Amino acid sequence: MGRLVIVSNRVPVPKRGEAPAAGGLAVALKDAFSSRGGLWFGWSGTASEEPADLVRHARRAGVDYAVIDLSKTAYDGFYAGYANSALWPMFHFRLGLLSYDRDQAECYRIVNRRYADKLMPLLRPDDTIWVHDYQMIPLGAELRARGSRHRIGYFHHIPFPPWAVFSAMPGAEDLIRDLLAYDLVGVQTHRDHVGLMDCMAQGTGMKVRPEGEVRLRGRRIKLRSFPIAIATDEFGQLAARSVSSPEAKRFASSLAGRSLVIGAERLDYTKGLPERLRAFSALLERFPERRSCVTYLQIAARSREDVETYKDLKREIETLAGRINGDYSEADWTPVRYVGRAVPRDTLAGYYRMAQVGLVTPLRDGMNLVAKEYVAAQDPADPGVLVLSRFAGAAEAMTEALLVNPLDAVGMAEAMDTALAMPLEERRERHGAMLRRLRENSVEDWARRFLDVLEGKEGAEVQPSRA
Ligand code: ADQ
Repeated sequence: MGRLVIVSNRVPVPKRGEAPAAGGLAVALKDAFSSRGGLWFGWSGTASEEPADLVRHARRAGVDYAVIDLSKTAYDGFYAGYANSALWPMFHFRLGLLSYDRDQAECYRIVNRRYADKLMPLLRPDDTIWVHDYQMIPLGAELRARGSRHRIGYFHHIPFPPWAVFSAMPGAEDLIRDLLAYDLVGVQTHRDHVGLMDCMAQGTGMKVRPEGEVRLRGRRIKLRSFPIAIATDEFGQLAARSVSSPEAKRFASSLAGRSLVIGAERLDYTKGLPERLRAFSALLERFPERRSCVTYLQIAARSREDVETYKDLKREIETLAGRINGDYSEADWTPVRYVGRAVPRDTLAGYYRMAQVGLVTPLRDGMNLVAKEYVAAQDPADPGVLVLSRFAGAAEAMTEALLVNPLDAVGMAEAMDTALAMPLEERRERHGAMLRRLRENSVEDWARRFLDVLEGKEGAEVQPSRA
């Protein structure tokens, strides 16, 4: 079996002597890397005026990491520009926020060409290549253009809309045709799979078989869904340990016996933060008995601050949080506590465990790992309640959550009230069912399933369960 080559925009190169990153892809790929060896290729995270045109290498725990720098101009056009101002809103159904610029679109292609130029000499003939996410859609086609005959798979971490939405993007046909260079295109959910099949059929005019396959010049391109998972038990243990830390105890005592409602995400307009703050305000307005009895902690990690829409969002959230606190605070109670930055993973896990209600209410989300982490972090004997947007990919399998439409502030306020009042037995039942399902789909299984289908392994052709 050949090596596994991962390509992603950011490459989590561990520091010398340190263990690989605790979350995300690094965990999912650990088994695969250790059994067959691997290479992880992508951007270094550095954008400078005159980048060195070099591939920098590091070898950690048997894995080779190879990264390249981008020029400031390439970064602006490719990353802040086309990827995050055009592709990101389009894939999240937000056509009103789509900002298309032909030079930026060209820059996206140029960066993908450069990645292909730099990656090609590092490849061995029997490597399997797995490309991640919307920053890299044309990479497969660029590698094929340079003679690659490898098995190449692509996984799309964010939603996949139907053609009626996708086709609004200038150059939509080229973009969808780029996917034909892959042997396998994976998406998160059944809903995304329907979108992908629709785009393939309408955008390329080719026949898409009902099981999710396109045939092109003797090649078979498979289209499948692979719901991403987390390391459930490890996260649960982290949360259990974290609540007994001195910081966590200090935080718990600052709540003075009040219920805790928590939200945590990147500060992104897809995550529905203003809508959630309005819903919390509606809770305090419509259920006055909740005033002074509940504290809402929102942790919003800074993200994409060089994109204008994100700056506007930050201002809007700060204004809303300030207004709610102005309207409802008492001398000894602040309804909204707002932390505008990332917090360490163990601290976050502890906060999840302390919260009676987890609010995960994006307007659209490929999966949403916070929903899964919140459930994994709970004490099964006395678990909190997940209030989950029906537009998060996670909602497809987490049907025991209280499912809400994030655009309905009153509906969300009612769900929060229901969650805060839910009897222990019902909380245990709902939580137990979701936890069981999370445990059935480990993050290693997720990676293995994708690679098995990509490599045509026996028995892997079954559509995975919607876990
Ligand atoms: P994201 O949009 O980044 O991921 P998500 O899946 O929720 O969203 O993952 C975020 C991660 O960051 C979680 O592990 C969470 O714990 C952590 N995090 C969030 N806020 C934090 C904070 N303030 N401080 C510290 N850590 C924080 C994209 C897609 C998702 C898809 C994932 C994986 O948009 O839909 O689930 O990729 O495929």
